[in-house]
Amino acid sequence: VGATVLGYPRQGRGRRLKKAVESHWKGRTGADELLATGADLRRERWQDMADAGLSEVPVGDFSYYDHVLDTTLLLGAAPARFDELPTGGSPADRLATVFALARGTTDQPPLEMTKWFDTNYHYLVPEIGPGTTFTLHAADLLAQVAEARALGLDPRPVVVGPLTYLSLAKADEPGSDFDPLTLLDALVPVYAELLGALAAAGATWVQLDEPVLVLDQPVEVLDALTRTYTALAAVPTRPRLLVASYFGPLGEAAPVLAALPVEGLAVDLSTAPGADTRGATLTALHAAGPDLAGKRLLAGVVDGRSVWRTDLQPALDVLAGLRPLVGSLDVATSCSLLHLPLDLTTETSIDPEVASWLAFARQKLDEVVVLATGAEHGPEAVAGPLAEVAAARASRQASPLVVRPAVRDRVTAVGGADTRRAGTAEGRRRRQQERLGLPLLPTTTIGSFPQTDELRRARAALRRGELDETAYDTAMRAEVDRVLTLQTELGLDVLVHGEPERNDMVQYFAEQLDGFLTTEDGWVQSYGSRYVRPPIVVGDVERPAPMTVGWSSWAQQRSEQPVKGMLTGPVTMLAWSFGRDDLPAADTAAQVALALREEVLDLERAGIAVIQVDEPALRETLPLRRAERPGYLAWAVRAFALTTAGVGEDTQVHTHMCYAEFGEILDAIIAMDADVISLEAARSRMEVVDDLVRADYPHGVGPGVWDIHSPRVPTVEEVVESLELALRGGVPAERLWVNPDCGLKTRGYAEVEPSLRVLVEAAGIVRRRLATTV
Ligand code: THG
Ligand code: ZN
Repeated sequence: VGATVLGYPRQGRGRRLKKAVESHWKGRTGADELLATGADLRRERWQDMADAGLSEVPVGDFSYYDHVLDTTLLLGAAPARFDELPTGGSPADRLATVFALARGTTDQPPLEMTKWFDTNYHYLVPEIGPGTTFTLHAADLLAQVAEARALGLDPRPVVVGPLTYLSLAKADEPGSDFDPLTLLDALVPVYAELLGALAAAGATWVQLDEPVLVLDQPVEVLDALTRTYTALAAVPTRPRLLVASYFGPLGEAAPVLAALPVEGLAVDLSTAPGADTRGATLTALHAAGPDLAGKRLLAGVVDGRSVWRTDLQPALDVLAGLRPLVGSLDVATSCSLLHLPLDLTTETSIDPEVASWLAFARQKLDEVVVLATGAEHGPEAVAGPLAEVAAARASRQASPLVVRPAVRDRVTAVGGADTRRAGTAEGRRRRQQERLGLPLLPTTTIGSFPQTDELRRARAALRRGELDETAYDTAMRAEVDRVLTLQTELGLDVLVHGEPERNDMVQYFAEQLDGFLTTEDGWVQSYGSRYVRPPIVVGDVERPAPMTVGWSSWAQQRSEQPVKGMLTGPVTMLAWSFGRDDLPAADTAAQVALALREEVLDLERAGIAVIQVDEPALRETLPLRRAERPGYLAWAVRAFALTTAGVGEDTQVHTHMCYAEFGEILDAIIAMDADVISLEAARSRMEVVDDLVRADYPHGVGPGVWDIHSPRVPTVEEVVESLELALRGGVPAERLWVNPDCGLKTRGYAEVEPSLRVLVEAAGIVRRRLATTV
C-alpha cells in the first residue's frame, strides 16, 4: 500500500514565495533570483514529502502564480491579444509571460480570475475561441521532472486534464456563445504529445486532474471523457495514466470513470458532516466492481481541505474494504493540500491540547504514511498513532471549548419569529425615512476606506509590541475622525467609520468571538501572491463582549449624519474560515448568527440607525451540485435573517455582495429581507438592476456606479448615465442608492477622493432632474 498526496502548498515557510515574487515585481530582484527561489521551494516541498516517507511525489503543482495559467502556457493557448509577449524557451521569458497574463500589460488587461470550484483559491480563466490553436511547450514541466529525479525521487507530473481545462475556460469574445469544449478533439493530440515527452523524461505515472467530474455533467461530457481518455490511452509510449477527481462524490460519472482504459484513479473519500462524500464514493466504487480490478486506486481518505486530524480507524476500515477491489492501493489526500496552511508546528500560540486535534499540510503527509503502514501491516503496526488520535478525539469531545451547552440551548430556542423582521418593506422604508431624513438617491460607501501604509505600520508595530494598545487606539481614532471629516466635506449622506482598526473582515471578528481560533502563520493562497489566514471554528460560537459597538458609537457621536454599523455576516464568517468536522455548517452558521444578532441589537441600543451586514461570500459558497443548493440557501438565508431580524422597523439594515451574477440566488436575496442591498454593477452595465426589477425586489438598491477594482476615476457623465439607466430600468427613485461597487480598502486616496466627489456630484444632478420632472 502506497502513500501520496495530490499536491502541496507552494508558498514555503514564512511565505517565501510571496516575498520573492513581489520583490521581483518591484524590480528589486531579477528573474534569475526568483527562479532560484522557486527551485529551492520545490526542493523544500519534496524534502517535506521525503521526510514523511513518500517516494512518489507530485511535480508541476508548484506555481509562481497559478497552475491553470501554467497549463495555458503548457498548451500554447495564451490569448492572441498577448501575441507580442516573449514565447522564447528561456525560463525568464516564460516567467515574464506568466506575470503579463496574470497582471496585464500596459495595453492588455489580465486574464479574468475566478474561484477554483468551491475553494477559496482563484485561478486565471483561459480564453478560448474558434481560432485558438494548441501547441506543446513542456520545457518547464520537463525540467521539474528532471529536478525531482536528480533528488532521487519518483516524479508524478500533475497536469490539469483536457476536459477540466476546457470546461473552466471562457469564450474569448465577450458575449459569444462559443463553447470551448468543442475544441476538445483539437486539444487531445497536444496532451498525447505531452505524454510521450513525459515518458521520455522518465515519468512512470502522470496525474491528470479532472475535478469537473464531480459537477453535474450531461451525458455528452461523460462521452467526451471516454473518447478523450481512450485516445490518450492509445499513445504508444506514455506514462501510466492516473485520472484524479476531487471536491466531492462522483455520482453519475463514477461508472464512466471506472471504465476508462487508464491505469489509475484518484477519488475523494473525505468525510464532512452533512455531505456524504465518502459513503457515496464508496457505493460508486463497489458498483464499478470488475472495472477496478487491476487498477491503481488513490483513496483520498485524508481530507485535503480540512484542518482536522484524520480519524484513523474508520479510514483503515475503508482501505481494508477497498483493497480486494483494486490492483494496487495508495492512501492519498482527497485533493491537493494547496488549500491548507503549511505547517502546524510553526504556530506558537495554539494551546497544545487544541493543536493535538489539528493537522495542516505537513501533518497530513504523516497521516497518509501512517494509514498506508496500517493498511499494509495491520492496526498493530500503527498502534501508537491510533492511540494518540483516539486520545485527541476524546480530549476534544470532552473539552469545554467545543461544546457550550448554553449556546446549544440558545440555538434550540430560536423560533420562527426570531427570523422574521417586523413590518412590511414599504412600512419600514417610511419609518426609516422619517428617522433618517435622507435626500432622494442617498450617497454612501461600502464600509472600508483605504488602508494606508501608516495604518499598516501602526498595526505591525502593535503586533511587535512597539506600540501599546492606547497609542494604537488613539491613532485609529484619529483616522476615523479624518475619514468622517472627509466624507462630510465631500457631501456624502450616510457615513462609515472606515474600519481602520480591522485587519480583515473575517479575522477581526474571529479574534473576538469564542469558538474561533486564529493562526499566526496559517497562510493559504487566495490568488497569485495574495494569501489569507482563515480562522478555525473549534467549538460552539459565542460573543463574550461587544465587538464593534465602541467604535461605531464613538464615530456616531462625532457626526451629525448617520454612521453605519458594519458587521460581517454569518455565512461569510463561515465561508472564509475552516469549519468544524463535528457539527453541520448550518448549525455553526446559526451560532454565529446569534452572536452577531446580539451585536446588532447592541448597536441599535447605542443609537446606530443604519447597520450593514455584509455577505460577499453567500453566492460563492453555493454547492457545486444543483441538488444541494436549495438546502444551503435555506440555512444561509435563515442565518442572515437571524442576525438582522431583531431590530425595530426604524432601524435600517443594509447588506453588501461583491458580484453581479446572482440570477440563481435572487429568491434567496429577496428572502434575506434587508432594507438596502449594494452590489457590483459598474462592469456589467447595471444588468443586475434588470434582474432585481424583474423579480419585484421590494427594497432599496445600490448598484455600484464606480468600479473600485480599477484605479480609474469615473466621470460625472458616466455615473449620471448609470443612475439614469437604473431609474429607466425600473428602480423607483425613492429606493435607489448611490455607492461604489465594493469597499475602498485596496484603493488609494488619490482615486478615492475624486471618485467620491464625482459620485456626490452625479447624485446631485440626477436629483435635480428628478425634482424638475415631477
Ligand atoms: N478576507 C478573507 N477571505 C477572503 C477575502 C477577504 N476571500 C476571498 C477574497 N476576499 C480574496 N481576496 C483577497 C484579497 C486580498 C488579499 C487576500 C485575499 C490580501 N492578502 C494580504 C497579502 O497576501 O498580502 C494579507 C492580508 C492580511 O494581512 O491579513 O491582500 O477579504 N478572509
Ligand atoms: Zn464587495
